[in-house]
Amino acid sequence: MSLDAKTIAALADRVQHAQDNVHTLTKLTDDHPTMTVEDGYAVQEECLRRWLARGDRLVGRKAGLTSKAKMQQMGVNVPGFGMLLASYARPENGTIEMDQLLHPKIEAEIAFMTKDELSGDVTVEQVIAATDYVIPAVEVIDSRYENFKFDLPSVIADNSSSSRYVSGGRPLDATKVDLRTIGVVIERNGEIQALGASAAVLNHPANAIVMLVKHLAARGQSLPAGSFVMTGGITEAIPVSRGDNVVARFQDMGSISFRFV
Ligand code: OOG
Ligand code: MG
Repeated sequence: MSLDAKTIAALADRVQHAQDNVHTLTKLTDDHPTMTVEDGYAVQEECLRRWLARGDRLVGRKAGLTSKAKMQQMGVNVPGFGMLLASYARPENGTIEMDQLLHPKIEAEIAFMTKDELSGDVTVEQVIAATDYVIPAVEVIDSRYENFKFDLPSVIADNSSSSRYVSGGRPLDATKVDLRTIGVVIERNGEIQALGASAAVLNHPANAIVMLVKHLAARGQSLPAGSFVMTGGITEAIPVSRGDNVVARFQDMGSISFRFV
């Protein structure tokens, strides 16, 4: 880390103000060029303390920038993690309010619900054994940075652009499905915008959880049982506007739809 606790707290204030009041920010690294990825996670942890203090709940974690399509789209070459808050969840077949968002994009992801604690160095097989079910998810990312342009320390401080998420479709037993070959199709207003297969996420979406658990272990933390984990967009993210109807179809796992109003 390069920044002191006072600076981390000030950056957490800045990021949360933008998140709460729906305004953009310049990259934190513009003012703090020495800021590291670790500083970014320190800002995220500081934000979590504040979210919990005002009654929000941590329901799980997100991995992001886990597919080549996403890394290329954002110009970043390593995955990053974020916190999933209860207040960001939205129901399927519902509506998402555009006036609480800046410039949202949607991503189709495989999500895992865990039933056992995971800690330290784990394998894909151990992740699957600790999984209660896998379920389709759509993430609405909404970077607080101008023009959705950032670097890794800045985006991590902004909770990896976390904004809304919707899970639905058909949950499956993770041992009964080949998690590398789930086809996904993203439609906006009846037109296909992107398609892909789940191996795009680190060759197997469970690898995102392997990395997440290692990341937590390096901080003396584990992933508790009952965590909802989103493993990252399979395709590039698709921009959306008010009035758009979105459908994400997942092979053998049903579909998720909702509308931006
Ligand atoms: C960062 C978050 C990326 C994913 O699934 O890859 C992400 C961003 O692109 O704004 O959530
Ligand atoms: Mg995502």
